[in-house]
Amino acid sequence: MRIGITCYPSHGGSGVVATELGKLMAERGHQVHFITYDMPFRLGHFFHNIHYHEVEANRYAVFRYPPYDLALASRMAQVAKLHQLDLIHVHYAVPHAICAYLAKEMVDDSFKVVTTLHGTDITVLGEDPSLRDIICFGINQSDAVTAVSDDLIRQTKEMLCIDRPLERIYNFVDQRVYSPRDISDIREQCARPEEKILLHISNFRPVKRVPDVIRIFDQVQKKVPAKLLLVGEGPEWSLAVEMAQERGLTDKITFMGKQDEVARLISLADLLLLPSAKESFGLVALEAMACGVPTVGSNAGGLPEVVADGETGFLSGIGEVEAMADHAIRLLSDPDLYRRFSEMGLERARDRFCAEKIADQYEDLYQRVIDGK
Ligand code: GMT
Repeated sequence: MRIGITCYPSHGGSGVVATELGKLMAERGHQVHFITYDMPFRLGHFFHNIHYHEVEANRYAVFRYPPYDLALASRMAQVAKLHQLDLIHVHYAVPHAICAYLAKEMVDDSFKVVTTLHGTDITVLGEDPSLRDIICFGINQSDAVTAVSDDLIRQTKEMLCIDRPLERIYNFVDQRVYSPRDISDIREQCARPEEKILLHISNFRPVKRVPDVIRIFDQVQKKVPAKLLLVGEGPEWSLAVEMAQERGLTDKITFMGKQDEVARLISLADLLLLPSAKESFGLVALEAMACGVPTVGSNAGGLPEVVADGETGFLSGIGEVEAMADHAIRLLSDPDLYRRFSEMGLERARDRFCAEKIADQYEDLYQRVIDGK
């Protein structure tokens, strides 16, 4: 197949999933064309059948806002014609699904559009009256629409009154990359042998509830010797630094900023904290599970579909900091319980979310769409 992919190429779950899926499709022999404003950050090595087409918006002085959406639609159509693409798979509805619709109008009906909803494109932007109707339009005009969890399907139907079929295809993890690793060399640099390492990775947006991460850690470290690694940057980064200072925790919390080698970092940790207010899937919880690291967090959105509560992690209501801290302390103080959670997590990641299985589901969907079924 000849497959176009559009996504947000920067750090973020939807871009990661799109890029990794493109790589898997290329490994299976398909021609893959990324059409994005920047090189997807996980693209990595050279693949002979992966192409990258950059989108650049015109910055002519008359325009108050550069017309990126039009430039993207136009580039999609150009690439589709030149390389005879069978379909374009867009990740994140806004503006990608609408741009793909425009591109299809510019090409012809044999060029198909697959849209994958990732979460905030529905749960946050779907609430915005200036975008709501056009998001519905993009979803309704796509040839196939997938969402990354059952919960996101439910929310999309409820919030946007969509009644077309939405197919659930879970996110996946490549276990060649995400698996328990020996990181004893770097562990020594981060914590003393008796200390546990807690980890949080996010874009520090308010939905991630980073202040709860600090509150949970504060309670945990009073009972269990521990360090906290905070990976990522975003709007609540400064607040997190302030909270760490106020609580006298600066020598126990390391702000690591943006990091690329997430798999190694996760293997370093004993526990992942993810107390989000919204989370359509929670890719980082899956990546942690695949490395044998349990998650303690909230039961928001699709997280309970990823983390099996009481088996591979513990989930509580949003904002229930006390309960999350108690769960973390329990797991970190009971080696048998911890080992069971870790092993069940490895098994769950392998059985439900393995890359090959999910790639099969997308490949099958692409074929059905191309065949008009
Ligand atoms: O979590 C974010 O704010 C980033 C966002 C994105 O678009 O990359 O993540 C969303 O998509 C990920 C990949 O499908 C999911 O794992 C995240 O749960 C989802 N984020 C939210 O729903 C808040």
